[in-house]
Amino acid sequence: MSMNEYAPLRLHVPEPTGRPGCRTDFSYLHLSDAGQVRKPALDVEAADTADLCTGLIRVLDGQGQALGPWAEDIDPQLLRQGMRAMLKTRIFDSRMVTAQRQKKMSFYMQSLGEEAIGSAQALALNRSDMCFPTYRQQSILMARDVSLVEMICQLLSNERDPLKGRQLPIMYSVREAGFFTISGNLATQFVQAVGWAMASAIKGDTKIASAWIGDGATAESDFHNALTFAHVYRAPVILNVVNNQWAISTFQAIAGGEASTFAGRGVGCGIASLRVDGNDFLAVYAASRWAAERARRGLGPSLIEWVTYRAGPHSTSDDPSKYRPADDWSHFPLGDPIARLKQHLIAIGHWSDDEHAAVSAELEAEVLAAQKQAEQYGTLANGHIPSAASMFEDVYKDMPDHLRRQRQQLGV
Ligand SMILES: Cc1ncc(C[n+]2csc(CCOP(=O)(O)OP(=O)(O)O)c2C)c(N)n1
Ligand SMILES: [Mg+2]
Repeated sequence: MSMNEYAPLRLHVPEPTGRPGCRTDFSYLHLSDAGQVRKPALDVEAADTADLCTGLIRVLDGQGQALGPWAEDIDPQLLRQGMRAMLKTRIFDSRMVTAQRQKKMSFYMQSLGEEAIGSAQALALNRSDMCFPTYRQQSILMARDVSLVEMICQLLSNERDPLKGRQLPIMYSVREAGFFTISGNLATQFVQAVGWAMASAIKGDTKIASAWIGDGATAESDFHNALTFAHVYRAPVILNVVNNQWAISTFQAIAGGEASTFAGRGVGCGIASLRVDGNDFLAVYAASRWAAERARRGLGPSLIEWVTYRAGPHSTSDDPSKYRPADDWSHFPLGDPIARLKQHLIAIGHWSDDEHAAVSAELEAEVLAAQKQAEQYGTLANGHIPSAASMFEDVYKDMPDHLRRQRQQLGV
């Protein structure tokens, strides 16, 4: 064939099916019915999980019934705890967005629609395990009842900010709650988590790690490096990929989610992998327990793609109506994680509409009281911030001379 018989080459640039004014066709998600996807043995070979990366593990059906092999006998008390953690996360997020709009803090990121993933996994792990979250897993902190006052002081970068204004708001660090310092440089926490898990195994400890990353950030090389190390050394780690369909204004297909799934990446790297309904609290809990048990028994890493939807803007600096239909979330076929767990808890007789309203009101009051207290220690608007002298502290054990001189020049 001579060269001029070929059509000119072209690149393929993935596009979302919906745009402002054009409704999304969510059939690209390839859903399975609740209870339809099998549960493999804990020591399953990575290659034998390939079908679990194209299907979608779901437990809750449309009526709130728990179905199939992943439906565990979960204590209703734990489900109620999960419900409180999700509600608290949502209420907290909503108040903090308002506080940002009131110029009390510089920036905020909410996790609207994704509350089940962090809440359920936090309850499936031990507090002494270490999570390496992104900025969208504040639900882990809520499930672990971390002080709201301290969290808000961090957001306000005020005098009581435990991180002394050195981290962007929402980049928490709570070691005693198994919550590693959040890194703003995406994907770095994935390699850190694998390294931490390897260290736990080297020390002969029983703790495991939980790594977190978004769909977009999987395109960073750190993601792939982490998978290689986790696979080679069978690191005791859960590799969580939160596919919320968007990376700011970039659709997940641009990061590689169009012709394959993010779960499938794990299988290609020799890691047992699952694709799970991230808005189904029961499925998240069961899959997290399965992966944690594998890690703890020395069976190695597991990768889990959580399919969910980023219902709000990326951050307070984003306007999603510019790049996706404004009512997209209301059409997302996996629904709202809080509404789905509520439906299930009511169906099994452990919740009611009245209790839902009462708990919501109680949590609203708790968040409001914490906010009032934290604001007494300063907000961005009134300038009560950590002293400039504090930036020289906690960096070196013994302060080097050049820093001592700089501090003197600053006159603090
Ligand atoms: C290494 C790096 N590149 C780019 C950014 C800027 N950035 C911050 S969040 C974000 C999108 C991440 O999307 P995704 O990984 O899907 O997570 P999501 O925000 O959806 O939870 C980008 C590009 C960054 N913080 N770090
Ligand atoms: Mg994303």
